[in-house]
Amino acid sequence: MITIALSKGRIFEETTPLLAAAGITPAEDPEASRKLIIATNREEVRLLIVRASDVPTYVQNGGADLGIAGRDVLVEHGGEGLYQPLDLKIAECRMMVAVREGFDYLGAARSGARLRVATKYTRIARDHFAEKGMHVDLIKLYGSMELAPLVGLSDAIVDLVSSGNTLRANGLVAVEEIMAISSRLVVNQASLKLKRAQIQPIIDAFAAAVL
Ligand code: PRT
Ligand code: MG
Repeated sequence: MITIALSKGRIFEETTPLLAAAGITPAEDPEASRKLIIATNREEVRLLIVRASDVPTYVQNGGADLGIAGRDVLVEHGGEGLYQPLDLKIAECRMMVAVREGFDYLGAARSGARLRVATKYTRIARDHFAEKGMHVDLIKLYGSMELAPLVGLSDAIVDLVSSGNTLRANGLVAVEEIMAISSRLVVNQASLKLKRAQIQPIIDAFAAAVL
């Protein structure tokens, strides 16, 4: 059995054509179904529907052989013990620093003032500001980071931006790019050794289907 872990929503949507290229069609739509294990047209392949941020943990511990996760999730997790053979170039966006319109970020950075930064991505944010030599107090949030500067909880946020609509709708502006994000294929290293005959063709089909 080959088990592939992935999340519902944008990753599942953008993965469907890649799965099709590997001859894999889900038996059910995970958006409609409440099942967490979805069978496919191939008897020996199944999908595990998990939270995006849980994908690395399932693959690392062998709960799944393969997984698809954003670079944001993989960097935050650390990615230890995961083989990452492919950038799938799906679910693309950018990790950005954003502030309220009119907030003088460059001035604050230059003056050495301590900045309060709200984010779900504490590891990425800590590394980024440390590299710049900026002193920050990180405030860990689990969602809707855009709210924090509006109510004075923070001076800045670190979050993903794709269209920019969410920032605009909340009077925020992006002031710095931290990294470009896309989703990667991750593979359990023991699975790759033990089941290479089944796993390698899936990796090859994905690679051929990536734009
Ligand atoms: O939703 P849940 O809490 O379960 O987990 P999740 O948010 O991590 O999962 P999901 O499915 O929302 O995102 C999965 C992956 O998609 C992420 O790990 C990213 O790698 C990738 N991705 C690509 C994005 C975006 N684009 C994106 N725009 N993930 C989140 N967003 C959010 C962003 O955080 C912000 O709130 O969308 C909002 C901004 O979008 P724009 O278009 O208004 O700029
Ligand atoms: Mg989400």
